[in-house]
Formats: sequence, structure tokens, C-alpha cells
Amino acid sequence: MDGGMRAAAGASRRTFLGGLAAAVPMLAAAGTGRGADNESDALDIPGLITRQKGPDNLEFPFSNLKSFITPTEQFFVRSHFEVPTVTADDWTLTVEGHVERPLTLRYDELRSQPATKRTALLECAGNGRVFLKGLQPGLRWELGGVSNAEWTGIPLATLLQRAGVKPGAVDVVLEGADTGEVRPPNPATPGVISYSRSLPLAKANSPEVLLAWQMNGEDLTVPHGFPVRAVVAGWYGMASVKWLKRIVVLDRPYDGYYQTFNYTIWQRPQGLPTLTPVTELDVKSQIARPAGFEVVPRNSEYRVHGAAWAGDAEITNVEFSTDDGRTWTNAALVGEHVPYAWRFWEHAWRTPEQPGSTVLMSRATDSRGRTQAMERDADRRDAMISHVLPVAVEIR
Ligand SMILES: Nc1nc2c(c(=O)[nH]1)N[C@H]1C(S)=C(S)[C@@H](COP(=O)(O)O)O[C@H]1N2
Ligand SMILES: [Mo]
Repeated sequence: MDGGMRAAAGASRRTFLGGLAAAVPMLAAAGTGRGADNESDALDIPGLITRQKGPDNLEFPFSNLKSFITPTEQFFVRSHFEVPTVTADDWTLTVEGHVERPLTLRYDELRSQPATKRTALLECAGNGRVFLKGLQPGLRWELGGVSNAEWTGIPLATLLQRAGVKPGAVDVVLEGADTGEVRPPNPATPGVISYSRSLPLAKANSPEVLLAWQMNGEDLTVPHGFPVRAVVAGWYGMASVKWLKRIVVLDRPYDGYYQTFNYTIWQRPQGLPTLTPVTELDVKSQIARPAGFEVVPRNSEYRVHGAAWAGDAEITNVEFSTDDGRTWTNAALVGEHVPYAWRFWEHAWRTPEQPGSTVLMSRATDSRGRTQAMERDADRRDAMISHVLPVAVEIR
């Protein structure tokens, strides 16, 4: 079934969800525990936690973590504006700016290129924001602003080569077809803008950066960027621009909204705080089960499991603690390392004999020698939440 095409043709959310429900009757039947007492409930995407409606922002229920590849209908959705109406027929992609030969591509032309497949995890830079103290302007994701898929497309580098990047090029801006306006009290946009983000030329030319038209072997669905999106493997999700329509090469750094007012952290070269765009994924691990406040049987063996990831680095170790981080034991890494994907891990936990509550933690280390911090770094503002997260459980 071609869910993406169908949704784009109908250009309605109803069409998309109708197609989705038909494709996954099991999930639709399983539901989310709520009664489908009106039409809009019945049409909700099964298996995802709603963080916002219009635009729809949906969280993967991380405690359901099972398959290495996240099924598309469970893959988290992060959209700043309403999804744009783009059909395959009227879609074009232009490469322009600081290039020798500006070009325009149609959908069928792009799809006729020899395709590359790559598994890559996307994590929203705000994943885990619910764990931050104080008021947060952004969405308060728990653990599920992260998912892992297989993408099909061509390297961005192929198009840049065809267009001939001129000497002196610095940044490659990826622009989406979605538009909107951010108003006060948030930092305001200059009227209506489109979603855009840039990559420095070296990253744009790296083989792991794809222009993808398929996800998990099917055409992209509308919420995930149909017809074509960027997949910037190794970086936080904000760089993987959906509904891609324009690639603009600049001879200067790009200072767009989503890399100045948003998705930036403080860095302190020579002690001078300077706002810096969020880019590469940090090392991180999460516990899927037990879930927070799960009731766990006492004096038994419990299979604790989760996932860990480190962008372009390899997870080398995951440690596990049952005493609020005082002592640690090594968990077992499951399967093989897959570049840019997450790595599952597990640990057989002998639960306490006495009822009570306890705090579990996991802590990952990677091949770059990075280990998850125990404390939150305030310079990261509301992004890159990669410190060790506590999971309180009830022993009964
Ligand atoms: N055009 C466009 N691309 C976008 C966004 C957006 O709002 N508009 N959100 C970004 C952010 S912040 C994330 S985390 C990822 C999420 O991709 P997903 O919705 O497929 O999970 O898309 C990125 N690409
Ligand atoms: Mo994001």
C-alpha cells in the first residue's frame, strides 16, 4: 500500500489515518485503553501518546520498546507547523544559491536515482524535557521523542555535486514546505516563515546524510515528510527537514530561527557564553521496562531492558544501578552495533526481598569516551537532555 501517495492525493488527515488503520488492524484494535466514543478518538493514531494537536506532536510509548526498527505508525512525530499539502505531481526540489548550475528536480526524477538504504535513529533535541525543572516553553516529551527507522534515498552530496558547489560555500540550508508564525511571548518570527535548518558543507557532503523518499520500505507518510525529507544521521532530529522543497547553498553561516532562537545551547569558548546551534547527538541510554512507577514483583528476576545511542559513535558499555546511582553493574549489549542506530541492552535484575520503592538508572559510554553525565548541564537550556534519568519503581 502506498500510504504516502494516498494521503497526499487526498490531502486530508482523515484519508491518511483511514489508510493507516486499514494497514494495521491489530494496532487499531488494541487501541490505547481509551474508549473510541467519538469519531476523532477512533481516528487517533494508535500506539502514540498525544503531546499536542494541531500541529500533531506524538510520542512513541517507549515502555513498549520491542523492535529494533520502530514501526512507522509508532515512530514519534514532531512538527512545528501544520503539515503542508504537497502532492507527488506538483512537488519539486530546487538546489540554488552559491552553486554553478542551479537545478530543479521532479519527484519521478529523484526516485529514478540509484537508491541507498540506511538505518538511522532520530531523537528530538527536546526528548526527556519532562525531567527538567521549572517552566519549559517547549513540548514536554517523556522518553519517546526518539525512534529508529530504515530510510531509502540518495545522499544529499549527489545533488550538491550535480549543482556544483562554488568555492567559498559554508552552509547548506534545507527548507521545508511547511509554514507558520511564532508569536510573543515566544521569540517571534518575522511574520510567516517556513521551517528550515542548515548543515555545514562538510556534514552536507557526508554519505550518512540522505534525501529520503521511503521509511521502513514504504513511501514516506505525510506526518514524516512526504514526498521527500532529509535524514541527517548522527544529529538531533531538528536537522532532518521534512517536506523538503529547497536546498540553498550559502557563502556565510545561516542564522535561521531554528538555529538561533530555538535549538541552541550555550558554549563558552574562552569563558565567553555564545549561543551555538544544536548538532550532533550526545551519548544516551534509556530504560524501557520497568516503566516509571511500574509495580515490580519482589524477590524475583526481572528483565530490565532499554536502548542506548551515541550518534556516529558506538555504544561500548551500558551500566545499570538499583540504588539511585551509588553502585553500578554492567548490563549486556544485545545484537550487533549498527552505525547511527540505537543499541538494545538488557539486565537480569534480582528484585529486593522487601516491598518498597527504589530508583533505577542506566548510564551509557561510547567509543569516543563519552559517558552520560549524572547532572543536568544548565548551559543546554531546554535541549540535549542526555544526563542519567531516574526511573522510580514500586516493589510489591
Ligand atoms: N519541515 C519540517 N521538518 C522538520 C520539523 C518541522 O517542524 N518541519 N521538525 C523537526 C524536528 S524538531 C524533529 S525532532 C524531526 C522529527 O521527525 P519525525 O516527525 O519524522 O519524527 O523532524 C524535523 N524536521
Ligand atoms: Mo525536534
